[in-house]
Amino acid sequence: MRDPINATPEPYKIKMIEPIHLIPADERKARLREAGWNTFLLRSRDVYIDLLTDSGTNAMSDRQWAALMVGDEAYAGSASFENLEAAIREVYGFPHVVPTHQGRGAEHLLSQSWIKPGQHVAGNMYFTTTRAHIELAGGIFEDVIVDEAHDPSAELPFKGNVDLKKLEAFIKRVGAANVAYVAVGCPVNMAGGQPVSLENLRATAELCRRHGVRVVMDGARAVENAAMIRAREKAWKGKPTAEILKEMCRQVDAISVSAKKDAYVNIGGFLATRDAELYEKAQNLCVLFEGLHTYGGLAGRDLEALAVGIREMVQDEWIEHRLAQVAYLGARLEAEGVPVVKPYGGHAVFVDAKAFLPHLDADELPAQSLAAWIYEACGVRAMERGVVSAGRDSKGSNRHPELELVRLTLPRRVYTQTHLDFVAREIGALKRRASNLPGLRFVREPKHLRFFQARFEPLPVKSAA
Ligand code: PLI
Repeated sequence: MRDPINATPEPYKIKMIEPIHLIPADERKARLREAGWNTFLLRSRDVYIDLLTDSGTNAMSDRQWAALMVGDEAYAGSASFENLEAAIREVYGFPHVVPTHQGRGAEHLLSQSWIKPGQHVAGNMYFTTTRAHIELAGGIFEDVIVDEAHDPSAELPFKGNVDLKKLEAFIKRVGAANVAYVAVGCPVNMAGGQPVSLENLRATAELCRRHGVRVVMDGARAVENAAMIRAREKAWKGKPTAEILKEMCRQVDAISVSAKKDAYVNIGGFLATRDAELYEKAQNLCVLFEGLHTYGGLAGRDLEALAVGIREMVQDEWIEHRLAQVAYLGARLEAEGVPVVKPYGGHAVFVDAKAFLPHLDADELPAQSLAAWIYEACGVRAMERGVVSAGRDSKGSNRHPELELVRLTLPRRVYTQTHLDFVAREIGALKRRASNLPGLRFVREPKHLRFFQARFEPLPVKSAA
């Protein structure tokens, strides 16, 4: 096996650059205060290395840029939609495609089409926008992921798997007729990008079919999941990623995709299915919320770039480098003594904020605080994935997930090894003075998806015991 600390050279060279600057320490402090200690509210120009997300922040290839020029901007029946539809049929294998402006557009069409108020949806850990749309449609979410997913240090190859016993017990408890569908995230973003094995996906689908329950895949990063199957699942070792992705898709009735991840584009999404009834409903809702069903809120040029990106994303050389880059950052951070979620996922390294700031209680928002202090220390922007992201339950109480994480997310084809070395070194230095870092408290809390727009203020400094 390749030593992860030995970086794999990038399978590309740089043709265009975008300058970035590290602003001085006193300015970072001031900008953080203006942003209410929320990294989502920082201006990008004040950020040095932006690891907030890999969503829409990727570098397109020269072929994708060239494709923009041939976008067909017709309102109806765009040739660019035909190209996208052909790419999705070829790579994912679904016959019916509804384009959307991004992933949550697809989640909206899916939830409104399939959920009757009061019905349940089970999934392998929640995702923020997914659960919000399930609840908006009147659905009730149930987590059926394996227990180990909640343990940052459990080193299992498929920590994203569905717990089949939990799923079966859930279906029996609420009754199959009250289950709108089962949504399997492949991989599981909130658990640290942990993958689902093909064996588990197949068994989940079989169980659902036995009970007459539909299955959907959240395929935002399905290619990363496929590549982790290729690396970790015995029966699929070394098989082409493209073949594994197709096999994953064969298991489910539909897929909702934020194309802003795997497919290297800056905007876009889609819902694809083999269910003619869902297709009909979603196409019709599309004209209400997204745009005509042949553009779904996107420009013709976006559809073209996405069609090219979908064919690029399954090439083994690209996706292998992606996983190797994440593993490189993970290994560098560990060498600096930074506690991270194991095994590494496909899109990010997740820092265990509880272990980094053991002197803070959950209500002192360790992950939100750590993301703020990382920015202040070195201009690197990360994202909280803990109590703030989890929001409140239907009774209004804060949810307290086991995982309290800071995500260092790698945009695709954007940063070099030297950038990653800087990130690891600086966060390592911060770890060595972590006992002086204070927590935060809310001063403004929006109703929906509060992590995006909330504002905070620091609590008094409290020393570690
Ligand atoms: O941001 P959207 O609307 O294109 O996609 C929503 C979405 C759905 N599923 C999953 C697993 C996601 O990760 C996701 C968006 N993720 C973001 C924005 C992220 O930073 O992880």
